[in-house]
Formats: sequence, C-alpha cells, structure tokens
Amino acid sequence: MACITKSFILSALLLVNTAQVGAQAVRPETVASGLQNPWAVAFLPEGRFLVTERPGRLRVIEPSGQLGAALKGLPPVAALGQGGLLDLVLDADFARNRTLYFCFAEPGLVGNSTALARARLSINRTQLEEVKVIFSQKPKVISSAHFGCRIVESQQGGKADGLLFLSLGERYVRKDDAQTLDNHHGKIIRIHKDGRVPADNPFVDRAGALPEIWSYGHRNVQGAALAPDGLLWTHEHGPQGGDEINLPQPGRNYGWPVITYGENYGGGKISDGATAKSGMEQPLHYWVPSIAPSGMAFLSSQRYGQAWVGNLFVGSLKFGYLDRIELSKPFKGQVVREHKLLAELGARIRDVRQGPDGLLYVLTDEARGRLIRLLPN
Ligand SMILES: [Ca+2]
Repeated sequence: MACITKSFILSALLLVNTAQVGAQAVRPETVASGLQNPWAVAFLPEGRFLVTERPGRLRVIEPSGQLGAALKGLPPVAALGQGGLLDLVLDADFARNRTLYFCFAEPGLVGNSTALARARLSINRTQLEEVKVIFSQKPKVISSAHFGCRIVESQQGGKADGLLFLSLGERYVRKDDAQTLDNHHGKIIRIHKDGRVPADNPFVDRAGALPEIWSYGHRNVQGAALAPDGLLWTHEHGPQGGDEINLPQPGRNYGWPVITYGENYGGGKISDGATAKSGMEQPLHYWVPSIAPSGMAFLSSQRYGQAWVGNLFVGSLKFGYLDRIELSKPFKGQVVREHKLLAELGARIRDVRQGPDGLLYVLTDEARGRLIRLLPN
C-alpha cells in the first residue's frame, strides 16, 4: 500500500492541468465510420473487427472498413439512456473455440440491470450461436444510467485462468447500495466463464453477501484492464469531480458514496464530504474536474517507441481526448504524468484497445461514430 499512497499524493499534486498536449504524437486513421454509438471493439483473425453499437447491434468490420450487417442471435437489449449493448471481449482461446463474452442492459418485467452473456460466433460470422446469459445483476431497477459493464478475462502467471471480472454500476438511483453486499450495485464481480462462483471469492462464506462480489463501493466503472503484472485496474466516473483509478483487491471497499473527491452535480457535499475513512481504499489517481473516463488499455507493443511501453491509455468522453498516462518504470503502478492525445478530433473516446498489430485503436461515441487506428508519427 505504501506505493499507492505515495502515488496518490503525487497524483494529487499533478492534478490541475497537468495533461500536456502531445505535439501530434500519433496520426489518426479512420478504419470505419457510420457506427452508431459504438462501445467496444475486439480483434478477429485475418484483420477483421467486431464492434458493439449501444442501440443493440453487433457488427463485423472488414479490413477494408466495410461494415457488415447486424449479427443475428443477440438477446433482448434495453437500449435506453446509457444502456444497450456495451462491452465485448473474445475468449483467450477464441482462435480455437470462437467464444466471446458481451455485457448489456438486460430488460426485466420491471426495470433493467447489467447482464453478461457467452456465445459462439458462427463460422460465416453472421450470427451468434449457443448464446447463454451467465450472470444478471441483482436487483433490477428502473434506471437508464450507470450500467458499468466492462469485462476482463483474468490471468494467473501470465495465462488466462478461466475467470471473468465484470464491473457493475450502482444505477445512479441506488448509490447507497454500493456499500452493502446483498446486491450487485456498485460492485466488481468475478465468475467462471460458465457463470459459476469461484470457491476463493472473498465473500463466499459470508451470510447475506452475494458470492460473486470481488470488491465494492464503486460508482460507475467503464474501464478495466489487466496491468503488466496481471493485476486488475479499473477507473470509474465520480459525481461532479472525483473520477478515479483503482486497483480492486478482493473484499476491499472503494468508498462510494461515503468518501469521494467529487461533489454533487450543481455543488454540495456528498455524504459528509469526507475524502478518506478507515476501512476504505484510496484511489491510485483521481481527476478533478472529471474527464468522464471510458475504455482502458495498457500498451505492451514497441510501435510507438520505448517511452510508451507500459503506458496506460484512457478515453475521455467529456473533454474528447485520449489520455496517455505515464507510469513509473520499472512498473510499480505510480502515475508520473498525463498527456492529451487526439484532442484535435473533438470526439468522445469510448473505448481504447491495443490490436494484434501492436497499434492502438479507439472508438468515438457519436451517432456516426468511428473506429480509428493510431499510426506512429
Ligand atoms: Ca473511491
């Protein structure tokens, strides 16, 4: 925890306007356009892409940039407000099993919640087969906000270990739920790929706690990735100010809504205005004002030079740039400096990933959104 505390202090010092404008460090190249509010991109073999669109479509993009028709076989999706078809990841063994995982706003008889499904992509790439919902957030509530919904396949010793992390928002209308363990609001969960609960989850033996829970006290996590050391990193939207980066550890409480560096929309304290309390984790880093973060990727490739290897990339919806976050080297999980990329696009950056070619790709969350490849300059 010592390094986290130090880094936290450092990040607080760097808070105001530290993001530097990168002098065209990369050249954006549009791969595909005309995507409706794209949310997540995955990389298929042979240079194809698979992209989710929030209104409830999953589409293949050819290497030429041509958009395929919407795939058949998706379950019903509650496309309202921030909800719809959201994140997508391919199984680590996709080349052999054609399996993928996606999360979405799942409609109920009343209200909705975030759900996670597993499916197989048909050989001809026109439909999903053997679709199975392996997790549904409880309870469903009437809300069109804060679905969270990032999926990460976890690893042990550098290899996929058959477990999935899923981030779950507190649905905005139920923020106090983030502090109690009898619900899935404001939680990170960890499950097997068939939905079973791992025997070593932190709350499996606690009466009244839902066993899928990995960590709690989160607000709305729309970015998650494994760091080079294999640990889970996430970021989350704060209220007005106080967006955070966290390293969710099993059983830990990340504080929302009891502690926060933000305030209510329009001003005013949240809870008693505290930023720290015992038994609650401090963020590794926080942003005031909020950047509204979405998407998260650690760069492992050398395509942009040695200085960028191990950097963290986060999209900003609010200010429309890609945040390149320099971390300490050798990797200790400390934020050193931030740099703004792609500000010239003026577009909401929803997702960022490293492709199999080692290049970074982003999605712009717009009515006519784009998939953009970043070429080194
Ligand atoms: Ca927090």
